[in-house]
Amino acid sequence: LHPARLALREIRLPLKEAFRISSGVVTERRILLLELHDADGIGVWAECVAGEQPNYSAETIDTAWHAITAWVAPRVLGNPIAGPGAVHDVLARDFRGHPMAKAAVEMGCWALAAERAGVPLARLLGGTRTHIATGISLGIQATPDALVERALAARAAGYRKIKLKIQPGADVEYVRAVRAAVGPDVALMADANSGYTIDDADHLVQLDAFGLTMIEQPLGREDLVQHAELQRRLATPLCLDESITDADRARDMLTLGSGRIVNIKPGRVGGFTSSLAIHDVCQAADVPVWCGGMLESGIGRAYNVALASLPNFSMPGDLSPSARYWARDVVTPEWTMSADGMVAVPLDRPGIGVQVDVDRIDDLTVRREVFGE
Ligand code: OSB
Ligand code: MG
Repeated sequence: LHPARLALREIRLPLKEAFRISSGVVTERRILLLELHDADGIGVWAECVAGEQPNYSAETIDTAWHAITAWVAPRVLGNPIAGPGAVHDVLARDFRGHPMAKAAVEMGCWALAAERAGVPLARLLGGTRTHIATGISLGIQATPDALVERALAARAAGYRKIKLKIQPGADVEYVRAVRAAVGPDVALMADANSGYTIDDADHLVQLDAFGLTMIEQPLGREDLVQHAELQRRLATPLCLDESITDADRARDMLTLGSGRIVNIKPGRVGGFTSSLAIHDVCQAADVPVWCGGMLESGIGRAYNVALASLPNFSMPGDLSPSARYWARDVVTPEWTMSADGMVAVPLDRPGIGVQVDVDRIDDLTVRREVFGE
């Protein structure tokens, strides 16, 4: 693998509906896209999932832009690399943090390798599924009724799992209302994005009444010990998102009993090599994983779909179709979901499997910078 040239772009893409989690709200995405070319001129598109504000994690689109230009690109461009699996180590040496910045380039290298080999990215990663069950993540609403309305629409659309964002003051009554409306058979879960502390344990135990598939990341963004304490008091499985930053943290989760399910977002963990390691650690322990989302454009979504085709991604991923987020996506075909809530893994062409609409991206671009030859 010989990555030679990298172009960064920022595009602005308004969401159809504002998305609120316990730590912040997004109405328009500022999305960092990458074009990565190798020395033979073969090119791929990739996406960095960092948001505008440092509320989910410390990274933002602006820190990622800086990290890629100052530290990632110089390590990856212009040097032959044994293969995409070696990029993670190149970026780990004497270079701490910035997982989303690293992941964007590392995942682009995997796509480049897939293009070169003439195989779909999903298959290069070791994926076996042809279709992936899809869930939806519903943002915090002003009232329980507003959330019920969206949950009923999600059930009608065929989603296999409905995730409700919660925060103190918008939790038990919201979940109760949705469970009553959708009935006992819908897979429901809640995601708190670190909105609570262990002092809220008695309050959170009330959620056991609603038959949730899991509760995602209720406590501290870096915590494993207090989640273990909470898990001992809850019947509902905990799922960790923010706290699992690499395979070692997944092993620690298993050792401590901090959770029973892992949400893998390749951007959060530094890319595909790390995602595969977490997948394998969990699989060996019979712990299911699923693929989370970061309100990606259709480009980032292609990478998530490829990853979610691996065998231990046995729970529905946050892989909503393009039309759920955008008036128009930046890929063709746009991402869609069947009436029974499945997204098809594109296996009919090499690489990420969707065509990138460069004219549309040109129209949306607000800054661009090029590195390498
Ligand atoms: O915690 O999963 C999360 C979006 C932004 C930040 C954090 C999260 C999310 C989502 C979005 O839940 C899921 C999606 O892309 O549809
Ligand atoms: Mg989450």
